Amino acid sequence: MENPHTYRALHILLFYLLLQFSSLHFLSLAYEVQEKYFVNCGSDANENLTGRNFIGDLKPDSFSFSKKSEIIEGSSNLTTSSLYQTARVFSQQSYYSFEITETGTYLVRLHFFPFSSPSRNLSTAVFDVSDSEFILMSNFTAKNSTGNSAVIKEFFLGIISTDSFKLYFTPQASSFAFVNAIEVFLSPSNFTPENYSSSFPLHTTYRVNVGGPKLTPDNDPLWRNWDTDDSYLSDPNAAVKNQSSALNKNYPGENDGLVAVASNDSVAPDSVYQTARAMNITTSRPANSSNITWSFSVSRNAGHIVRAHFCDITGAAPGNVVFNLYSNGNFRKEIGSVNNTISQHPGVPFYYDFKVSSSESELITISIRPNMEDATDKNAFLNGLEILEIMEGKASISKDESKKVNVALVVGSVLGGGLFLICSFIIGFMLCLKHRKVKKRSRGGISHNLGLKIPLAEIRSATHNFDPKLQIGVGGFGYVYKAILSNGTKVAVKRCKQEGQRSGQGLPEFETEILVLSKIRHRHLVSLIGYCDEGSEMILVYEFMEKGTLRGYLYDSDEPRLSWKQRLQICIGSASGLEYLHKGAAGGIIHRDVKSTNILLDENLVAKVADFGLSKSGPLDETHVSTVVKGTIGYLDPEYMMTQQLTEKSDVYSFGIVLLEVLCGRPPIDITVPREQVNLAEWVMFCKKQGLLEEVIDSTLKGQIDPSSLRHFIETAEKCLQHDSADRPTMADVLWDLDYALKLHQTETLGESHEDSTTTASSAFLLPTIQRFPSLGSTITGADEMESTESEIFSQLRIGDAR
Ligand SMILES: *[C@@H]1O[C@H](CO)[C@@H](O)[C@H](O)[C@H]1NC(C)=O
Ligand SMILES: *[C@@H]1O[C@H](CO)[C@@H](O)[C@H](O)[C@H]1NC(C)=O
Ligand SMILES: *[C@@H]1O[C@H](CO)[C@@H](O)[C@H](O)[C@H]1NC(C)=O
Ligand SMILES: *[C@@H]1O[C@H](CO)[C@@H](O)[C@H](O)[C@H]1NC(C)=O
Ligand SMILES: *[C@@H]1O[C@H](CO)[C@@H](O)[C@H](O)[C@H]1NC(C)=O
Ligand SMILES: *[C@@H]1O[C@H](CO)[C@@H](O)[C@H](O)[C@H]1NC(C)=O
Ligand SMILES: *[C@@H]1O[C@H](CO)[C@@H](O)[C@H](O)[C@H]1NC(C)=O
Ligand SMILES: *[C@@H]1O[C@H](CO)[C@@H](O)[C@H](O)[C@H]1NC(C)=O
Ligand SMILES: *[C@@H]1O[C@H](CO)[C@@H](O)[C@H](O)[C@H]1NC(C)=O
Ligand SMILES: *[C@@H]1O[C@H](CO)[C@@H](O)[C@H](O)[C@H]1NC(C)=O
Ligand SMILES: *[C@@H]1O[C@H](CO)[C@@H](O)[C@H](O)[C@H]1NC(C)=O
Ligand SMILES: CC(=O)N[C@H]1CO[C@H](CO)[C@@H](O)[C@@H]1O
Repeated sequence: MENPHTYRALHILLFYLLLQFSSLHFLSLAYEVQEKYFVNCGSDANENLTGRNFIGDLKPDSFSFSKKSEIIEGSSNLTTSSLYQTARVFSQQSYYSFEITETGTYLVRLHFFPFSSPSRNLSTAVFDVSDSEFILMSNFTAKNSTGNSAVIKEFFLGIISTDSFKLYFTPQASSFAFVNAIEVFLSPSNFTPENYSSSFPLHTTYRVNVGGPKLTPDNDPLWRNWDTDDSYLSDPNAAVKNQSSALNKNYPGENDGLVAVASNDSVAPDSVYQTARAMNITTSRPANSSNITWSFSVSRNAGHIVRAHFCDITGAAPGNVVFNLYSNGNFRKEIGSVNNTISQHPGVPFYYDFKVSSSESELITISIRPNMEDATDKNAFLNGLEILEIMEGKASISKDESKKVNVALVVGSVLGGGLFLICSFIIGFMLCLKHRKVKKRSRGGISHNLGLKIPLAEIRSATHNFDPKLQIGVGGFGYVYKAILSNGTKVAVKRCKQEGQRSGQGLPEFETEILVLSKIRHRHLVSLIGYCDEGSEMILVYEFMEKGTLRGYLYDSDEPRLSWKQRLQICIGSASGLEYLHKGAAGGIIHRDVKSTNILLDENLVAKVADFGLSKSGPLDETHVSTVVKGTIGYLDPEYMMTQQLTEKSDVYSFGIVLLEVLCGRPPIDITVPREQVNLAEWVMFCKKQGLLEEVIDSTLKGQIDPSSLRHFIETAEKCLQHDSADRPTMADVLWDLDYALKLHQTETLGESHEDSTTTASSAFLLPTIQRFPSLGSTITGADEMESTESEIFSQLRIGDAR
């Protein structure tokens, strides 16, 4: 590939392809479980708003972006909440993606505050929002928002799979889309009636505190807004306000017919039930010919779920008030029926859900009227109303997104596992091929002679039946638990997700991993202790690595920073682990996902390479071109991405990136830093050229590294990152070079007190001190050439002054 532009274009294209196929994440020990997201869009600041901590989506390790989104900042006196001073703007169909670890009904809220900046007037935006199947909002514009208030749209979505959940923003032709803040959180289980978890999303169109004041999110445990009912009353004179603070929240009953007791605040706050409207019975308005009616304009011919909240605070004797509820003039339900035990107890809050379709009239009316036959006291009351539209419109998410280069925004919730822990998984014939190969080789192996099988019962007991408290990580692959086996061994248990994929054979990855790992025993490789494949379970048991990931000791954590010597020893250890994979007894194994979160540290900070789920074992078929690109963004060998031809040198490239992370104490791609610094490899090589290496080195290392050791280390990394794999060293060479860098450091610091008493990880690889000069090759892309590199994908347009 002579033409660098062709290469870059391909590079970018492949990068995007990887983003598209992000549905299958491979396990990593460093994920964090989450079922709550509060996002401050277009900001690097966290904002607390009534108990919700909105995380800036520019924060490293929480979210990532592409070039297709812009950031807009408004002036700081626009609104009291700084949450609304920034927005993220999309000019093409784009999405936010959230890792969901628990299924159920989620509340999703989108905040829109249409401010105006020199480059964008957000009031002019017209766009759709949808999930991957249904439209949530169509042709939305926020221009009707008045004064200082944001438009907040709320939805209930039944999420039934733990794949990532995506929210798509689709601008109308020539317009653009924007959003200021997003909330996604699991609703409390007792809050969700069966019928809410419908297969369609529900859009909250009205939420009214009947007879009471407006309630803001700080008055509500689920941060809901409750409107007053005045503007919806058809005849205000027909009703009187009633109020009482005496609620009976201890009524033990649950459901009574279709009426449910609201024993928990999450159904509605007490203040909703403490106020009501009741009949204004006068001589001119006798009970038998009077009703109270509320009307709401809604979408035409759309299904709605109505939730009516009741609490008898009229002061009447229990069971005396019996009345009928109507929607659009049709009888719905008798409330306070003698057959309904709730009504025998005063002050019990309860609610009733029903479905109603709006007609051509685009109106839903709700009425209450005394039941003249059954009631002793001719009255009727209502405390609250919620109207939710059933969103049945199909979204037009282009199915062949993968071919487009415009899906812009991927918000990874994964922490530690990496901003860009997005492994591609192109399901193709290759996989089947590999699967078959593995099976053939392992015939009689996996199920019989490994002696590694651990009974499910033992694993259950060791993990306290997969107690969430013991979870130390989670990935698309499943959860990882810390456990102690009956023989006292501390282990990490990877429990693969059960998605009915176990049609006899199990995941190819599972078997590959067992096969590969069972062959391998090495001081610098994480050992497989056992596995379990009973029933639908697929479980791998590894030795437990006390100190977690290398990344955890480099940045974004509170762990103590490592000394240069410790870092070199860790690099040497992991290099020797990789060298063993490539050339050792097992031989010919390419790791394929070398990164700082796949290098784990034991209690003595001895490095061990982990996660062979992506390994490809067996002798390399030089002529074979795989169609499966796997790995992690930021570490991917550009040549492999281009040719899809996998060699050991791809691991060497990724390892070169790890070396730079170790030196600089920052991620390979960091979107929070100035543009030219985003891509670590490019930035380091640029600084090296300029003689400014001091700029990039982890500040905690400054003055600590012997210059010749540093030079040797950087040159080693640079060789690893050569564009042509043929120019890259083998892992054995890398190991040799790193060992030499350690020796240079130790020679210099000889006589100084040794701050770390760590066992020398490299002891097994002591090498003669023969000077080997680095083979200088062409330098990789400098920052001055960054225009068309993948770094651009992470650049943002920042408008307005930084706050
Ligand atoms: C937000 O609140 C949390 C705890 O409620 C606190 O830890 C955090 O510092 C607060 N953040 C800001 C920006 O005030
Ligand atoms: C913001 O405040 C400044 C000074 O207080 C004022 O000049 C400016 O007009 C205000 N901007 C807006 C959009 O209100
Ligand atoms: C933004 O657009 C709206 C609607 O088109 C318009 O009313 C408003 O004046 C515009 N604001 C600015 C600052 O241009
Ligand atoms: C949205 O607006 C476009 C163009 O104005 C129109 O073609 C389309 O039908 C509208 N969609 C809906 C759902 O109203
Ligand atoms: C905005 O207001 C206009 C006129 O009041 C109305 O026709 C339109 O439907 C409103 N748009 C939205 C999104 O509420
Ligand atoms: C309401 O339910 C939620 C979720 O089940 C629970 O966390 C909360 O403690 C309950 N509140 C009360 C007042 O019972
Ligand atoms: C009740 O109805 C009477 C007569 O219709 C009216 O004068 C009075 O204002 C009403 N009361 C309320 C609270 O609306
Ligand atoms: C309502 O009740 C009054 C007496 O209270 C009676 O005169 C009248 O006929 C009744 N009206 C209807 C419609 O039943
Ligand atoms: C409520 O009263 C209005 C006006 O008297 C009447 O048109 C309507 O049919 C009544 N609705 C019900 C459900 O009784
Ligand atoms: C109450 O229950 C009895 C017996 O099940 C039934 O005959 C009666 O119709 C019910 N009354 C109401 C108002 O539902
Ligand atoms: C809720 O579901 C039950 C059972 O499917 C059904 O009988 C009932 O009518 C539904 N209620 C609503 C409000 O849709
Ligand atoms: C107008 C009306 O219905 N008022 C009632 C409100 O509730 C109290 C008891 O809390 C009754 O005493 C009032 O008659």
